Amino acid sequence: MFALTLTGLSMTGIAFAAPASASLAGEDPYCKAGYICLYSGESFNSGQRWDYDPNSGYQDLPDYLHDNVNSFKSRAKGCFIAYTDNGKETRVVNDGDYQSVYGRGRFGSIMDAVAGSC
Ligand SMILES: [Ca+2]
Repeated sequence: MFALTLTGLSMTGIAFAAPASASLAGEDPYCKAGYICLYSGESFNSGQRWDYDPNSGYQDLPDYLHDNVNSFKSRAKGCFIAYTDNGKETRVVNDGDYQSVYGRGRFGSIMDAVAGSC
C-alpha cells in the first residue's frame, strides 16, 4: 500500500519521483514497465484501469477516464493533455511518477488525452 503525504504538492505538481525501491525496480502490480497506468479510482486500487503504451502515440482517454483520472502510475515517459478555455495544457510524465490522488481539482479532473511526448 502506498502511504503518500500530499503536503506541499501544488495543483500543477504532478511530477515527483517515487523513492527508489525494490518494488519499482522489479515487477510492479500497479503498472508494467513501459506503460502509463491510469485509474478511475484513487490509490490505484479501485475503479477501472487503462494501461497506455506511449509508443502507440496520441490517444483520447476512454470515457471512464475522461476528466476522471483519479490516480496514476507511470513506468514510461509521456504527456498528459487537457483542453481548457486557455487552450491545450500539458504535463510531462516520467518513469517513476505517480499520484495516488490526481482528481479533486488536480490535473486528472480535467485530463482528456495522452501522448508519447509533449
Ligand atoms: Ca477536459
